[in-house]
Amino acid sequence: MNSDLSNAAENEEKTGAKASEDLVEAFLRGQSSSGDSDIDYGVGGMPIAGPGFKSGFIGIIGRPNVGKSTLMNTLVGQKIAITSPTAQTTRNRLKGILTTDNAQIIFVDTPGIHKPHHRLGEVLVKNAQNAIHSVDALVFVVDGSTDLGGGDRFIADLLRDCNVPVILGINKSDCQDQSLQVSDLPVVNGNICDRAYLELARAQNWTVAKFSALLGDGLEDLQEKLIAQLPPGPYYYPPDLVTDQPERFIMGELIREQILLSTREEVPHSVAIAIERVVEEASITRVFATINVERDSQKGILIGKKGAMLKSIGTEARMQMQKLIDGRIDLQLFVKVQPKWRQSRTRLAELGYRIEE
Ligand SMILES: Nc1nc2c(ncn2[C@@H]2O[C@H](COP(=O)(O)OP(=O)(O)OP(=O)(O)O)[C@@H](O)[C@H]2O)c(=O)[nH]1
Ligand SMILES: [Mg+2]
Repeated sequence: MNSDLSNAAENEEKTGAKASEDLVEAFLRGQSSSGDSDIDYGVGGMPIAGPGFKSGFIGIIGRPNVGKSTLMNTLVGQKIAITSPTAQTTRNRLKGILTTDNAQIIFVDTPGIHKPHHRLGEVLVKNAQNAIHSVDALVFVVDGSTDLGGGDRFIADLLRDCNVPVILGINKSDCQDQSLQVSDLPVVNGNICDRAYLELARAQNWTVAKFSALLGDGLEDLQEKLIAQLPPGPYYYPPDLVTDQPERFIMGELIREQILLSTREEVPHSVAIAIERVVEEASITRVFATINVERDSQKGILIGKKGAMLKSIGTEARMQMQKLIDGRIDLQLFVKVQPKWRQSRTRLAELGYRIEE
């Protein structure tokens, strides 16, 4: 299987995909980010960075559901992190890599910072907080279509003494309340901004960018502001790589994404996916995956009447996986009850969640 994920998405099967995805793809087709034509390669095949080349790590943090993963996907030009309207979609710290002619930015997407209600939540929030101290700069993403809230202020407080440059990224500019257009509110990058966000940024001396992660509007400006924060540095990854994650992990996430999109309330948060086996044959790749849930009732919901729910989750996930590997997939899904896996440290580790203290 092709482990280089950079050229996987071309051969799209028509799935009746959402209009928003089409818009993002239209944007991505117009963007040429990886200009590797004049690159010198050193020993071991890694390019040698020329004078003035900048590189480094940028953490993407914020409340759940503000669009952090959407932002990373659009910036790197491929879906490597799953996204959904359900809060707490991202569970792992994920890296996305953007290489341009003069810089390499490694984005670190993090789980939304929220008040945890179980052990899994604690692990996620801790991992996100730890990311703050291990990067060269941070994008603190807020949802510009809603007012500044207590959750944003909590994160702002965490950032107060972090000694890392912060860019306040005001997202969802496409959802701007039209009534604001006639008001006297301040403008950033052609967009009107809620005064409370700007005051927060001014008080902490943060740079501000406003954009739509979904449509790509305003992201060139954000990219320039990010590169300005990076130190001179080497290539950390080959220029055509867009993530450090193995395909198996992303396959599991694509299944979880379909569950998030198809089920409600407790079910989406109670699942963990294990990719058991991947068998590559000449014309097809067979993937065997287990969906772990916590209760029999959740298993029933996931399987659905005569297996209809599981079938539809499998079909949609398979389509997405085919885009990822640019080839045919046969996906076999099994559902298993693992009581209280979210509370158990051992189970969390077994299911692949990194536990940081
Ligand atoms: N209209 C609009 N919707 C957006 C934009 N960016 C993200 N969204 C939507 O917001 C929802 C949440 O996006 P995600 O990228 O999953 O948010 P997140 O911050 O990574 O969420 P967690 O992983 O749960 O912390 C999804 O339904 C996205 O499609 C945007 O610029 N405009
Ligand atoms: Mg996310």
